[in-house]
Amino acid sequence: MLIRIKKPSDVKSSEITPKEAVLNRRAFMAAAAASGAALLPAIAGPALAGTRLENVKKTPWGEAEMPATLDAITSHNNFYEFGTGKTDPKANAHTLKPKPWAIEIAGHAEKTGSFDLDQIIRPHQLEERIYRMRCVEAWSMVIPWVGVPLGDVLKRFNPTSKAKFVAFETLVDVKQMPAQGSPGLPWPYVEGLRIDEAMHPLTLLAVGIHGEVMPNQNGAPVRLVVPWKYGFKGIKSIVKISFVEKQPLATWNIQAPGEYGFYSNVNPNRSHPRWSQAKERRITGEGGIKALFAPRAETLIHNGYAEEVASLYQGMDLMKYY
Ligand SMILES: Nc1nc2c(c(=O)[nH]1)N[C@H]1C(S)=C(S)[C@@H](COP(=O)(O)O)O[C@H]1N2
Ligand SMILES: [Mo]
Repeated sequence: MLIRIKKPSDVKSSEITPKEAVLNRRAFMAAAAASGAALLPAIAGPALAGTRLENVKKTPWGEAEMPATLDAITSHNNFYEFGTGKTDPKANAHTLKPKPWAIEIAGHAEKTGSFDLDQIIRPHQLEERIYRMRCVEAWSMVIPWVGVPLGDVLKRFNPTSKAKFVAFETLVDVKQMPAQGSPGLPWPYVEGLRIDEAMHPLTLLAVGIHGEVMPNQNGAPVRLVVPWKYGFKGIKSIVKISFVEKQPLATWNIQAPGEYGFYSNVNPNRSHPRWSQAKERRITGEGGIKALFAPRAETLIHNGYAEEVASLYQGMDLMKYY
């Protein structure tokens, strides 16, 4: 079965419930005024960074943690489509146009096709989850994500028994992502998870940070969040999700297979060939956003989420499957 993207004229106002009004009224009115059109709420929301997300359920995840400031989270990034430097995404990601945004669902599932992001996200309750995040470059941040569990989304497409892995792709558009025009990584940026990792309740499709629409430099409008894996698994600005039978390619694994494996689980016992992974620098936003100035902390196996995820890897040699 194929679900088609509804045209704005197809959306009846009776289909739009208050619960679905994700963006606040002020932002909607401003957008409608700016466009000069009487837009319907379901299609009106500009995915503008800084817009507050509504109906976000607080969860106990990370409630004891102190999240990094929004300034820190949006100023020290990796997003090679906008340059390789940590400050490049903030400087350059304004060219990304996160609305409207379509995602193609492909592969071994009963329902496939192209969907507007609203159709993917809106049927679900938005949740805030405060997660510890760990980059392979040994810096870390605590980030209050807003999103929905990826597994709940994937189940709606009825994956078949052939769906052993899930593959993800980022947008390719050199006009929106200028660094795709210079030599660097092969595009699109791709990532993958085993189906049980994708279905794990910790895994999120995130659409916001600190209660606001996802900033462009963090992967607007929608990105993956897998808190027990190194940051590069968290693919940004996703345009395609495929249910596949074989282990999919992952950008850093293609680029340097000796340095980055498919699993990429945070593991203080397995050093990167060029540096130790035993410790990390925790960027909080207090006292500067540079990793160099951040306090050092011990890195924990599975980034501290072993209780939740260690069973996924029972019997696997994690030094071999890194
Ligand atoms: N498409 C895309 N996704 C990406 C990257 C990238 O370069 N391109 N970098 C990854 C890396 S290495 C990290 S550490 C995280 C950083 O996410 P943040 O900038 O939101 O902290 O995004 C990941 N997702
Ligand atoms: Mo990273």
